[in-house]
Amino acid sequence: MFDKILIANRGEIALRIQRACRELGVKTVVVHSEADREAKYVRLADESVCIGPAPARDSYLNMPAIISAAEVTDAEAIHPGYGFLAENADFAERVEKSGFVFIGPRPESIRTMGDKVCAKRAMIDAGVPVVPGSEGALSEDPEEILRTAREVGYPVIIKAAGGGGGRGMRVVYTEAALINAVAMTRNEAGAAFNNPEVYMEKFLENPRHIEIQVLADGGRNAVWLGERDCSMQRRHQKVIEEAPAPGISRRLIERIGERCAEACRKMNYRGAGTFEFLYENGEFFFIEMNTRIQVEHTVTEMITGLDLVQQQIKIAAGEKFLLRQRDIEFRGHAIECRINAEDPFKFTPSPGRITNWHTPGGPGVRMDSHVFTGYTVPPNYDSMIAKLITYGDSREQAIARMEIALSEMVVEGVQTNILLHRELMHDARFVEGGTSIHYLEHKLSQRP
Ligand code: MV4
Repeated sequence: MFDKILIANRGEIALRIQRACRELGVKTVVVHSEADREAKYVRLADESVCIGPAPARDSYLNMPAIISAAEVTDAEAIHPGYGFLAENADFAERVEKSGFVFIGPRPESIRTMGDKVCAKRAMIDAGVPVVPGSEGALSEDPEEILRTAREVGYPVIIKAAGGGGGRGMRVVYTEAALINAVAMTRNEAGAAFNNPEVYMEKFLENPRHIEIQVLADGGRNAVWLGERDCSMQRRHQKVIEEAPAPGISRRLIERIGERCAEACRKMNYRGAGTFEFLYENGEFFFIEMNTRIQVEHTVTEMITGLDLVQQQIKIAAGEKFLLRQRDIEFRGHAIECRINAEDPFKFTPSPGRITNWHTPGGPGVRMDSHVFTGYTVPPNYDSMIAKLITYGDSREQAIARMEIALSEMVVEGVQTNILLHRELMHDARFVEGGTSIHYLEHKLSQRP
């Protein structure tokens, strides 16, 4: 096991990684910006290094500063968390070239999955079902583009190879609009991702967003850890995640999970990963793979009893990977509400000093947060200040516990989305389960 790990992130995930390290007996170095100097998790770490001013590009995205911090503190490995540099293949490469272990997949895996055309190709080769569409990148020839769309059938969606997470895509409903839409998406993609390549898919109009968690050792051993339903979202920001996904056949999940694990074996994938699918009319269609630990890894931890961050660290340290699929059991139901410091109607960030902070508790309640009374939410980063996770034997119990936990929470000094979450716990369609990716935005548009 490592002696010391550097945590290249902030907020709740920096604290989450620190807790995993402490349990493994690993010392921690936290890097932080000037804005996070007073954060409690910075004090709690064995060592801390200020790596620059508040703007992320000067601190949490500053590769030389982070690698220097690892050098001066004699850390052996770097955990990137999520966001920031977590899926930057160049960073992973520079970490390894500087003699440190990158706690994540090999740089080539990150690069392959970062190019959505390559990612889809890899999935087709591994037998994972993908959304029907163009074979690879779209040609430059208008006639060929028109022909592809006719084969796929309208509506189609044009996506940038360098995009992902909702960036660089355009839906096309008619042949008349196609060629111009492709040209516009290409131009935007060239400017935004420095890669004008685009591809085409059949546009699924009302799908759910279901993802499969995997862990793999970089060799022959890979396991899948069930699914998460992340359909409750607004503008590509997830709001609630849960596991298991309500109303989907266990046999189908097992089939798709095994495909994902097999794909990991085929690619010699290493570490934690997530296969994102759209699910519509009883079918799964791969869209993207995330090569990081995700915000919502917690719900998988609750239903499997595993510590995914510790697993990441153990795999990176080269410990023998002992998990076997037959040892993985799914039990109960878990729901995560992302608590954001934001305006409850306009959804704009609401940074500032938290004058009162009271967290819920009781059976089946987990709160992952770095916040405390007197903490100031900086305006420079994501507005998520806490993840509230509840667990129950059944989905009904997890929802009931969430409603109670939300009712116990006190946050003063900043605005939050706690009331929205409480509303959703009573929403008939959410309670029923199985809402699509459009449900929340539709519901919000009906508000008086
Ligand atoms: C799609 C789609 C419908 N059909 N692809 C958006 C984020 C990116 N990961 C992929 N996205 C979508 N791809 C096809 N062929 C609809 C979306 C989509 C979406 C997907 C997941 C979660 C939320 C979403 C919100 C809007 C659109």
